[in-house]
Amino acid sequence: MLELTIMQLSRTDPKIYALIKKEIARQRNGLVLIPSENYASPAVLKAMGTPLSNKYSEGYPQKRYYSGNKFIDQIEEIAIERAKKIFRAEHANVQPHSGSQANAACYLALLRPGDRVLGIDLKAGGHLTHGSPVNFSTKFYKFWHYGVSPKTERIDFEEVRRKVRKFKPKLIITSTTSYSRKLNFRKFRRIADEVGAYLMADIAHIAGLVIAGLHPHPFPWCDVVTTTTHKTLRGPRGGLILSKIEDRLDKKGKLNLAEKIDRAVFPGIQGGPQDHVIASKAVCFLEAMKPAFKKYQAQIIRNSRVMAEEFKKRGIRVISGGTDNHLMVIDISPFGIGSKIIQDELDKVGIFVNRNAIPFDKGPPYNPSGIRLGSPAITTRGFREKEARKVVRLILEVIENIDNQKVKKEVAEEVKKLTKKFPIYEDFQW
Ligand code: DSN
Repeated sequence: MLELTIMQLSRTDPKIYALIKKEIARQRNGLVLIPSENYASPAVLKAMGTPLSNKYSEGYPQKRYYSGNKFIDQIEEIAIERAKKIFRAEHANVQPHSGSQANAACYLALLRPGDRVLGIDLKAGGHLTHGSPVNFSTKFYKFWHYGVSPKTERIDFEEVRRKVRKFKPKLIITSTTSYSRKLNFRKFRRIADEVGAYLMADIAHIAGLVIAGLHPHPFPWCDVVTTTTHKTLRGPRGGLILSKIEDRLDKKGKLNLAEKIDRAVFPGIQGGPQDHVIASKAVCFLEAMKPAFKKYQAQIIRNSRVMAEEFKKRGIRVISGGTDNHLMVIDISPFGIGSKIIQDELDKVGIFVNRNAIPFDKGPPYNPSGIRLGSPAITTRGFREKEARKVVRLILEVIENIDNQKVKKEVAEEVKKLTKKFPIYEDFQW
C-alpha cells in the first residue's frame, strides 16, 4: 500500500527526506527578505501535496480531453470564480504554471511574431520576460524599453509617451519586479490609447497589495493582468492570468480576448494543468478574501517603509528615495564590496536577500550594484515595525563588518533569537 506521508519518504528516500528537512529548517531559522518569497499557509501546502497531482485534465472545466475530471472540474471552477472575485476581473485563467508562462501565453494571445512591444527595462524594475535579450520574448517579438528618470528614479511618463509615439507598439507592459513605487495604470492607458495598443500589467509582486486595495487597481485600465500566486499573494508556486472579455483591438474577431487567452495557455504553450496547484490556488484565494489578509498586506507596507527609512537614516541610498510597496532596492556601491559577496555573507548569518541591478547600473548582471529587499515573509512571521528596523540594523552590521567574524557571529545569534521569538510552521506536521 502506498503511504504518502513524509515518514514513508524518510524510508523510501532518506537522502531527499533529509534535504527537505534541512530546507524547512533553513526557512524556519532564517530571515527571508527576498521580496518574491513568502511562507504559504499549511492549508495551501496541504492542498499541493495531494494525489490531485496524478490527474490529467487537458482542456478546461466541462471541456476536457480525459475522463475522470468530475471533481477536478469543480476545483478549477471554484478557483476561477474566486480569482475573478478577489481581482474584480471579468475573466481568469488559473492554469499557468508560473509567471513567465502567464506572460508567454499573453504574448501568444495578443501578438504575432515580429510585433512591437514596449516593456519596462530590467534595470528599471522589469522582468526577463519583458524583453530581456537573453529571454525567449526577444526571439519572437520586437521589444523596446522605457526606464526611470535619472533624477527621480520613478517611471518617466514623458519617455514612455515619446517611445510609444515613435515605436507604435501593439502592446505596452508595466510591472514592479524591482520597482518600489505605485504604478499609474490610468496614465499608461491614456498613452496606450494614443496608438491603439494593448496594456498589460504584470502584478506578480504586488498582487496581494492590489487585492487589499493598497495599490491602484489595474482594471479597468489594463486589458490583461498577469501574476504569480506565491509572492505577496502567499499561495502556491504558480501563475494566473486575469483579463477583460472583449478584445479592444479586434472587436469583430472570431475569438474574444478571454477565449484567446485560454487557447494560448492550452493548447498554446502548456499541456496538462497542475490540478494540485490549482486546488492550492483556490485555497489561497479564499485566504485572500479574509480581513486578516488585508491587515497582513497593510503591515507589509508599514514594515517596508520603516526599513527604507532606517536605511536612509544610516546614510544608505534607497532607489527612488523610498518605497510605496513591499520592496526596496538599496545602492551598495559606496561600500566598495561586490553585491555577490554581501549576499553570500548575509546568507551565512541566516539573512536572505538578493542582489539586483539599480537604474543605469554599470555593474555586470552577476554582480550588480544593488540589493533588493522586501517585507512579505518577515511580516508573515509576525514582525512589526520594531523588528523590521532591527533587521536593517543587522544587515548593516554585516555589511559594515564584512571581514569581522566576531560581529557576524553575534548577528547570527540575533537572527536565531528573532526567529525563535517569531516562529513559523510550528504546528505543521511534515
Ligand atoms: N524571480 C522573481 C523575482 O524574484 O522577482 C521574478 O520572477
